[in-house]
Amino acid sequence: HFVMNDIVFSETLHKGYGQLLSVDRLIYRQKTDHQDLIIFENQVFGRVLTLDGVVQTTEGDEYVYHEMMTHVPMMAHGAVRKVLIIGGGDGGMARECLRHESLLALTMVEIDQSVVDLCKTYLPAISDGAFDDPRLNLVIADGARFVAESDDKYDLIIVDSTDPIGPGEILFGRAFYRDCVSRLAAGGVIVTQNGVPFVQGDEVTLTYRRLGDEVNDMWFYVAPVPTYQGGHMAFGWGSDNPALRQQDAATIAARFSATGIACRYYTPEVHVAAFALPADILKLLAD
Ligand code: AG3
Repeated sequence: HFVMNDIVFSETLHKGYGQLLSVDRLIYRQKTDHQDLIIFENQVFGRVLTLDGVVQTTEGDEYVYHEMMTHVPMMAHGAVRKVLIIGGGDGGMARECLRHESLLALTMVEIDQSVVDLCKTYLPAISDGAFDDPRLNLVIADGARFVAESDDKYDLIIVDSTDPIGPGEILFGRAFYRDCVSRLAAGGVIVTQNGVPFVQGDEVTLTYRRLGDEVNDMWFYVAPVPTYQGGHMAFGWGSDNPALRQQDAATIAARFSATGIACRYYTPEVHVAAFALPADILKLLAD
């Protein structure tokens, strides 16, 4: 169990290893219908959102995660018009998607209305107006149920989940992956957050098998997110077309410059390099 007092937030997501953040100001704490939510201010990362004792996002480093989960698949695909986000209640993923003027419709399915409401109020910099964009259709519902029951198709599905403990667990299951893949339009892509392989290797191995059974091409790409401690975070990549993740930087750069978007982490070169996996992650796929 995590420790939270006036002085420190200590995350205990992992056994025997964890991160400590000073609580320079407690902004809000509430047990929502689904989770224990805390928002506090830290001198290094700015405002921090935690759910059930695990850091979800911070003003300081959220850009790495949100840029890499949106621009990599959008630029690799090249013609994304409709996106589905599962989770993402803080609005950071929606914000990055909506920066693409070519995006016509974004559906975001978040299970916890309180996360959306409290992040709008106490973490407005993360969504930065995304909730007011007319292209956004916010649905408060169980994401697994939504993909099982809807029959809309999407060019891109982004699974912006918590870790597979509590409400997020079902979002790492076979049935969920199968339903997501059946919601992909031809040429579509699904990306998932799969934790930090150095400490959460199982998440990579399980998703590789489970989502990999549903698509022709299953792979991962990586980026270091400081408050997801332990090294690279792994993002799952599923599509039916292996060529999508093997395009060169010049091709990606031509597309990216046409968007006019300026990023803080993402570049076309980083995009291409992110699919190069180190040997320890390759070993997880082989096991
Ligand atoms: N999705 C959170 C990923 C949490 C990963 N935690 C970890 N493995 N350290 C976050 C929501 C941001 N939109």
